[in-house]
Amino acid sequence: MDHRAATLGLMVCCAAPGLAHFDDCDGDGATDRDQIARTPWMDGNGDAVLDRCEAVGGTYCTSSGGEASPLPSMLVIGSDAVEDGDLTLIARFLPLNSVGDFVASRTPGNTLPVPGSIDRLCVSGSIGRAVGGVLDFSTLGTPVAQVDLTAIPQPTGPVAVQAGETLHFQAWHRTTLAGQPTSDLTDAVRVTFE
Ligand SMILES: [Ca+2]
Ligand SMILES: [Ca+2]
Repeated sequence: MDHRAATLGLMVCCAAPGLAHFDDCDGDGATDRDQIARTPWMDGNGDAVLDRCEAVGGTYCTSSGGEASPLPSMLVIGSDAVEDGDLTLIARFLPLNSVGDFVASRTPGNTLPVPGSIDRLCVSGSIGRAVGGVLDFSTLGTPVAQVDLTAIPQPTGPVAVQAGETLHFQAWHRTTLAGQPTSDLTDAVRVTFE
């Protein structure tokens, strides 16, 4: 289901002309516009809709911790319908000017400790790197990756997502712990495609 379309549909349905800024897609009593103005990371893809209202899939394998607060995390937004070709990965609370990428696998995992990292690896099996390409960490520590559903990186080469299959996504990035270079991982999101 396209949750973003559903959200926008609600906005079109119920907002009077000129009152679009009263939209409150998460129902917390604060307008989306005000929330995004106060905390820009809540709209990592910059479409003026709170990312949490556009989310698809489900979070699993929560972060085990580290020095960062809040803990690095990720969201998947857009549509879980393969035919829509609309899937974006957003990581949050990552160090500015770091490097990293999103990984994807059909197989979930739960590995801790991970050599060279301070957190849990939530994927296993055939793991594709650089899903959505090289990440830009220069803004807000919220790198955004547009996913090409016809070419998900896998060790044996890119594969197309098929309706009915589930993919597991996680973000990896370099960081420091007690002044020493290491790497960290966010929580993970699984998406079952229609
Ligand atoms: Ca709100
Ligand atoms: Ca957004």
